[in-house]
Amino acid sequence: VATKVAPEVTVFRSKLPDIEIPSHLPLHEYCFARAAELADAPCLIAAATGRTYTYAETRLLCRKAAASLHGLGVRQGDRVMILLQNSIEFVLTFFGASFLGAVTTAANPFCTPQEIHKQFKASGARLIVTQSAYVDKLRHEAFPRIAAASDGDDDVLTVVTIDDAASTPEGCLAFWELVSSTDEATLPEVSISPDDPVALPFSSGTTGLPKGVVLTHGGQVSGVAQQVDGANPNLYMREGDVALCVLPLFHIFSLNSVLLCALRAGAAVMLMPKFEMGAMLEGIQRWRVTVAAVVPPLVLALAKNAALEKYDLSSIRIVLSGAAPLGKELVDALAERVPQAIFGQGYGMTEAGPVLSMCPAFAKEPSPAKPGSCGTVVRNAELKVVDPDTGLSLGRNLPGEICIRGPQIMKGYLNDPEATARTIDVDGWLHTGDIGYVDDDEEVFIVDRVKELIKFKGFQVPPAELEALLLAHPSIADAAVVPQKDDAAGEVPVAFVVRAADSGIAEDAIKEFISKQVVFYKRLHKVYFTHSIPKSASGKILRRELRAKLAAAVTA
Ligand code: 4UV
Repeated sequence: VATKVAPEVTVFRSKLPDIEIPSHLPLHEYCFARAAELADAPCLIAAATGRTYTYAETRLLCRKAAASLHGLGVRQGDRVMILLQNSIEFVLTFFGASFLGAVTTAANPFCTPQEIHKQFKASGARLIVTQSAYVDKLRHEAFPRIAAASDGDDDVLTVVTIDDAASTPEGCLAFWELVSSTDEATLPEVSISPDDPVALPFSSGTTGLPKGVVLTHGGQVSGVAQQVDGANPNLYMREGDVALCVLPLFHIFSLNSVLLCALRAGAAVMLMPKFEMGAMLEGIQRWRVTVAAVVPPLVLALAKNAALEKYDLSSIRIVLSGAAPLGKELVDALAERVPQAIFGQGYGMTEAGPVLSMCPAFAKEPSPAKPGSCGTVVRNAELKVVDPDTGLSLGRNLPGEICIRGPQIMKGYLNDPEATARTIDVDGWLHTGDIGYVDDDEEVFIVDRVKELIKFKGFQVPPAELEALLLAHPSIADAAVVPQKDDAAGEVPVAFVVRAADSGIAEDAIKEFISKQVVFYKRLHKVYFTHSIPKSASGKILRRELRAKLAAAVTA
């Protein structure tokens, strides 16, 4: 519903009425609010082992994890790093920290030691929960020495590994040994306020390097409530539902819209450590998955996979795609094979808490959504579209930068007031860097991006990070990284490079130089040599020009 709050501003709101949001509750209390009532209902399913944990067991284990972390010296406000694939232990650590008023920062375990260290250092974490396979990355010289903090030495890194105790690497502590030997009664009472941080994902936002995104208890409660609470939830889940959790929990989509939403709704979460087609289809069939959160490349992989016919996927009622644009052709291709399911998109951004808009066909009282639409703005929030050049508010059907305001958005970037002020303006509007419009039926369509960000299969690739690495190479005088369209990944990062005088450095050498330092999805797919990088008078790379150059080269 569009209203003009001032003559010159059009604000778009949900068609569904606002709801009561219990944002005074700490996130763990809010998510486990019905744990007693649902004590024996399945809460977590570990697809890898086949073990199911009830709501009562899960909540108890979270409290034991909290008491264990407390025993290791973790206190309110402290940061705990999670370096894990989707697993029971991820969930227990996340909520364990939440119970203590501590904050989790999760990273992709496939990241390089340098990448992990940057986040570790910026977050100020002192404890990492991981798997023995990744401990070698933490033995990199950049990290403090690994030892139990009780050694009396303050400058040490405590590492807890989730593998069985026998394979615990030297200096590390065994997760399950700690959890099973800790009495949850030792968990201290902590008083948590809605404004206290609970999660610290990293995102590059509209510009620059990855930054810690401060998400609070009140913000996350609001973000979940906007989706699953109220008489007519926008994303309708309930007891008996089983949510597929194959997207990584270190990304906000999976953490918020799969794990937190499912728990709040009383559904079960089927955790898959990684994407493996056979195991995923097996799991969907075995546990009768009803709600599948996916990204477009996963839809593509499913649509093209002949093995689909061999599995019973008739339990799926919702396929929620997000994190990157989903084309109509792709939906049609998969819908043919999962005909009973409703397909739709959510539009999210880490900083936005994360969901801005959600497919209305997922609601308890559904209304249809058009192909390509990202749904309608969530309840208890305001959305506007502004001209990126003038900042003036635009009406319906006019593309501009999407801005969102509401209780769910981030508090700000960690220790970075300038970046925060660039993203959230004085009136509280968060500027997304996405170009889109709202149509006559309140549906949001994303058509472009004005921010630097590149998305490879939904993963963030911040150009500034790759540019800094490129510029550190002695044979490179200048560089710019931009997205190039790609059928499988959506976008891939490619570089424009100005060689240093007298340098004859080749494309392969540059690609290899980068790939050694970054996680797989940030690798350069192509290097274009050029004589200069187009820049504005203030020295900003004119990315639009480079993107246009690429588009022209492709069509030529
Ligand atoms: O910060 P980020 O990596 O965050 C995300 C979050 C996506 C979510 C989260 C919860 C949901 O329920 C859900 O459905 C999706 O991706 O990247 C943010 C940027 O990704 C692009 C857009 O440029 C954002 O600013 N993006 C995210 N979703 C879509 C999208 C979409 N549906 N269509 C097009 N672009």
